[in-house]
Amino acid sequence: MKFIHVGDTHIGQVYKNDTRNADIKKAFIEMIDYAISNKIDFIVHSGDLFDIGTPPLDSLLFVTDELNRLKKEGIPLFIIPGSHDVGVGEEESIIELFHRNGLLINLNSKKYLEINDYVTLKGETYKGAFICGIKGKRSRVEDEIFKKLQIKMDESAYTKIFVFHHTISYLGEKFKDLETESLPKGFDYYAAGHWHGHMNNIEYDKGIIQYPGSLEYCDEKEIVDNPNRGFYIIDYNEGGITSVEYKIIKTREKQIFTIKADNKTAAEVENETMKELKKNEGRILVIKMEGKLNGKISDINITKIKNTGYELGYSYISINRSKLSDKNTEAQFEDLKSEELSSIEYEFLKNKGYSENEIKIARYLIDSTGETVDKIEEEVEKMFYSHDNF
Ligand SMILES: [Mn+2]
Repeated sequence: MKFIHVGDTHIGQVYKNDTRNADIKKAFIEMIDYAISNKIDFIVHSGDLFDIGTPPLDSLLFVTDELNRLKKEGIPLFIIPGSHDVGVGEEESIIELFHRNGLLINLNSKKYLEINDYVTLKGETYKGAFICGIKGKRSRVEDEIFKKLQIKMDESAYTKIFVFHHTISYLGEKFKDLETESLPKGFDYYAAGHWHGHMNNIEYDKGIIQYPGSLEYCDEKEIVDNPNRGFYIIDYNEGGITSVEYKIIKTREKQIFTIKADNKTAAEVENETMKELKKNEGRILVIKMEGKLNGKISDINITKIKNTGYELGYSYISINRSKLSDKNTEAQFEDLKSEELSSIEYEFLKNKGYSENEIKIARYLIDSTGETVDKIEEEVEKMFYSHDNF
């Protein structure tokens, strides 16, 4: 018997770019095609099926159609809601809507949970596999729920699967939202989501923790950092798990380069960039500009570079200027230094569109961690919205 473990599919408007949003759907279709043509017994999804808790209609229709294809073939999909599947301030998630329509099995639907002093997970046994799990959270605050977990384990199952949506401390203290040791024991396969990199074979108790990562690149950082995208195929029989394979989803070709701008004029940076652009068929292009420009950043004609790039065939162009500076940016920095720091932080976060509550949390983090405001902004961004690794 075989199952697929996939996660972080993020169907929806991830990019302001139709081609890339279509790529994300295409990867999902490929995974479903694979399940059908290889007669996979079931699919386990470790959360973030959608990119937001209130997905646009085209995403809802798309997922409905794909899940109906699975249903027709008799392949169930077991899932827990991920941090992105839950709307702001909502208890229920969009996943529950699909559950109630019989298109997937939400392992956190009422019938699978018993909540009193403890949180008991009832799970489901399907084709000799016991599957249960716990949904992700929007905040990064460590989930007390794990301390109260009890599992109504089906001991007769050949393989036991626990599905969750957290970044465990094993992956690094910096981004963790769960201590590895908080995971319940006694499972053979820990189907993890939330962290968009992929990581195989993290040994835990008698089992393994597996992060498939996002099914397609969800942002520029993932495009630059992570070589492969894909999902796992797990074989098991009466004796337990016999093999785990990582199936790679082919992504677009990429071209990534850095332009060093030190002591160069805007025209020189522009010309150097243009020389790197080549005729191609749909590549992803990431240009990083860094250093101190001898001139004004605003004189670099970004629109012209992008228009030329799209004419040459690139499907998606990102020009990262976060490490580029000029005389103006330094002068601004001097101005800022003379203002009171806390009001700058407030203005900075306010201008980014954060709510008073979110700013309050950010201010708390600034005060308690001593991190800089842009670092905290990055963290707050991650906490609530971003795909940066989650
Ligand atoms: Mn995610």
